[in-house]
Amino acid sequence: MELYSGLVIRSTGGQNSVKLDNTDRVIECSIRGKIRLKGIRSTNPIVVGDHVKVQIEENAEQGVIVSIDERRNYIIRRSINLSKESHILASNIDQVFLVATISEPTTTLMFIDRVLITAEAYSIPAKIIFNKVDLCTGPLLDKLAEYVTTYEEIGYKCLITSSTKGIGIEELNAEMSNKISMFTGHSGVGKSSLINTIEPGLTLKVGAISDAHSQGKHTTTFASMLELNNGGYVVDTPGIRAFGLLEIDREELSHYFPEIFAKSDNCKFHNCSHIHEPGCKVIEAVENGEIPFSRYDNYATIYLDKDDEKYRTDDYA
Ligand SMILES: Nc1nc2c(ncn2[C@@H]2O[C@H](COP(=O)(O)OP(=O)(O)O)[C@@H](O)[C@H]2O)c(=O)[nH]1
Ligand SMILES: [Mg+2]
Ligand SMILES: [Zn+2]
Repeated sequence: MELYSGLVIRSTGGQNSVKLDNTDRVIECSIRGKIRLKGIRSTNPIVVGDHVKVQIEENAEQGVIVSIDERRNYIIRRSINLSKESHILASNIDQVFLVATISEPTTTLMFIDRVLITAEAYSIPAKIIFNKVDLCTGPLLDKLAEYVTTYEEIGYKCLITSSTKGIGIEELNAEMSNKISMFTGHSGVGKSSLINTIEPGLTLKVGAISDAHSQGKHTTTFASMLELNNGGYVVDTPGIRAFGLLEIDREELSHYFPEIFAKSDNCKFHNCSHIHEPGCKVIEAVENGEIPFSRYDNYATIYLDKDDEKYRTDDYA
């Protein structure tokens, strides 16, 4: 009996595919009795992205997962019923690519900020891909440059791509190599096209409408990981609104705007909301141009709006 380490690349109701480290071997595994991570109430004990220890009998085709390594991060599916149990979709994600477009469709700064907030809350590094740059001319190019400057200054890496013209694809491929990535963004921005361009063998359906809205209440959908030739993986969550769904307490909101959080230490009041208080260093930094106005404006809008349902981010399609 030997113990192996591996990565869970698929997990559907009790059946788990584990890719053993340093080999190409994928083995189907069951789960030993009660291995549950402390402190997490979830309907599923094992998720895609988990690093696990597997016991395999000599020459056996099947393994048993005997333990799970601690998760660096994980994303949860918003509960669709009143039960308190959550469904974890994936863990140990290295980065999320927010695919945005200046036109066809227009991605708003509010949408971008909502996704970035969620990524911060999940502790998953976010990078922004501005796709369809082949459609950007004149004022649209100025807008693109402005967006890139805004987000790069905060510290979010930005990539400029066109999957149809092959722009920025090599850079994206390099960013993705040997990492576990997720893609999010509005339907139609080119997520499937970009992944297909990176990995032509995958042939994800382009132009396919997400089934997120037609998804029945009782359907349980599971994530899987698409393995890439660059040594990386893409977490695929078909038809699930995977990202941008966290309910965030307004008191914590500023923690997820890195540039606002950085200034908030020196506010006169330690519980400053950065909305109206005297001696607020955040407001001062906005006035000085050190914090982009659009970012502050979105912070204030989300902070002040009790019903932020309408700012929910779109599905991953
Ligand atoms: N002009 C242009 N069209 C693109 C580009 N990338 C994708 N598209 C088109 O945009 C549409 C939606 O693409 P798709 O990959 O399905 O988007 P998804 O919903 O985000 O997966 C398709 O008609 C693609 O051919 C691009 O870089 N430039
Ligand atoms: Mg798609
Ligand atoms: Zn303040």
